Amino acid sequence: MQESLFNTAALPSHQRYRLGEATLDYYPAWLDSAFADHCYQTLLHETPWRQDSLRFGGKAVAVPRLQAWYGEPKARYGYSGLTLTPLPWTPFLNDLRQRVETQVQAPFNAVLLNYYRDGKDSVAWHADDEAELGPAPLIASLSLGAPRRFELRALEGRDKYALELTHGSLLVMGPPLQHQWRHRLPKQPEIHAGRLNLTFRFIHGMA
Ligand SMILES: O=C(O)CCC(=O)C(=O)O
Ligand SMILES: [Mn+2]
Repeated sequence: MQESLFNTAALPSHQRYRLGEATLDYYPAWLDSAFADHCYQTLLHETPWRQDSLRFGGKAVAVPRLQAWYGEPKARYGYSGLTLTPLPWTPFLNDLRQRVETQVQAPFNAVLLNYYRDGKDSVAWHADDEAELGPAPLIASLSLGAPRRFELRALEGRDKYALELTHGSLLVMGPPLQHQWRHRLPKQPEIHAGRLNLTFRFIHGMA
């Protein structure tokens, strides 16, 4: 019997999901694992991570993750009462941005970095639908480090999906996903390793 030269057990290079009118494109091994390791280590160590707090009824509550915001000087971004002023692109982040732009065939002028220190860190249900993202946000999300569960739920009806975002994967959320669905990264207390996530965005109306 002739052995196949190809590893048929390899991950598919691309999966496309239709969520109502929106398209979700998932590239499980978008970066090879050695380069993804290098990205994780570099970004973990070179990023000036901030611990932000949100105010709930006069009480400051620490966001359950660390963050950093990079982009063009005017790409200011606000959510839940926080305004983030961008740090200038580093050569490393700019290179990643160019790779993402080539893959997605769309421009990005800012990136939000999230550092989930372990499975107790999370992001609650939300949509990336702030006015500065324009009427049809396109968001490209690069994951590095520990695989984590990513959940989506429809605003109307009961549809719910979950996806495991692996090390080096790219998830592209096309419009109108942000206006018809919510997403979150739930806590997974059994996970003791860290994860980084980079969401590349295009901020409109920069005066
Ligand atoms: O960490 C993730 O995969 C999602 C992050 C996210 O939804 C956000 O930063 O808006
Ligand atoms: Mn989001």
